[in-house]
Amino acid sequence: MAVSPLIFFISDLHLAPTTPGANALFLDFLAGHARSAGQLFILGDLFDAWPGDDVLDDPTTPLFAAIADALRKLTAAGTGVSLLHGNRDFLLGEAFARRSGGRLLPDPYILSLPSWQFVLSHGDALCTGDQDYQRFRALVRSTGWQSDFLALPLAERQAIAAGLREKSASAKREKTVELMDVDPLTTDDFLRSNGYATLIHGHTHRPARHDHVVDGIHVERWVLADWSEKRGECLCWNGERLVRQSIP
Ligand code: LP5
Ligand code: MN
Repeated sequence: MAVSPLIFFISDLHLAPTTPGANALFLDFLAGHARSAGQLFILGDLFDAWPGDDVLDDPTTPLFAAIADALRKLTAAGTGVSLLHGNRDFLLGEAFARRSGGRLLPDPYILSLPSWQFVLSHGDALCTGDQDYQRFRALVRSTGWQSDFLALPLAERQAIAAGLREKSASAKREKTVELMDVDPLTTDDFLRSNGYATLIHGHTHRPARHDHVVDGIHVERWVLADWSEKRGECLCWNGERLVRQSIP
């Protein structure tokens, strides 16, 4: 059977045991609409928090294994699945990739198609005005910190993650929307060093299409929408243009 030329991009679903609506929307999407695509790219924050791949074997949170298994069924049905890390699920690892059948991609990732060039990113690395976050990010993305953290018992990691979610929410109350958005100069540099490809990212939860002019070259930047309990969104490349599709 010929591979579908459709490519879907989603991000920021923030799935958790406490989000039954979004979980059901996503599982229905995987069993239905997603199967019309040749490839599905998940640009980070599929999960609200990922404390390590051993959460797949935790009988108290069967959701995580259920999502991995549903992704595996999608890949078995012929849709390739690729994932980038987000700031909530940067610990997604090889065990998750094996179980889900998805491939973990580096951020940024150049998606080079015969007809177009995209650069894919979660987007958090572009928010350089948020210096507190960038310091935090540098720490938790370091291999030393990650191996120490992953050596802790799962329950302890889950408790640390919950504490950090609270700290993050209170830190955000002190920050402006502009500070938490992508930095314009950083973004222009990023577009320049990625060959002026069309950028698709998530993270900011401010869905839009932006026009950048970098070195006299027009570059589009598409920001994906986050999912809620009632509604999701997928950006579809149909071979000619990007189109936003509401889920369901
Ligand atoms: O996520 P969100 O939308 O609330 O805000 C993000 C930035 N915050 C984060 C932190 C995550 O929310 C924490 C949850 C991660 C779960 C992962 C589980 C497994 C690993 C657990 C250990 C990491 O990403 C927020 C940005 C915002 O996006 C907009 O871009 O502003 O940044 C912050 O809130 C960071 C704070 O400003 C500074 C950090 C305070 C915590 C300091 C503790 C340091 C010690 C860490 C090691 C245990
Ligand atoms: Mn994010």
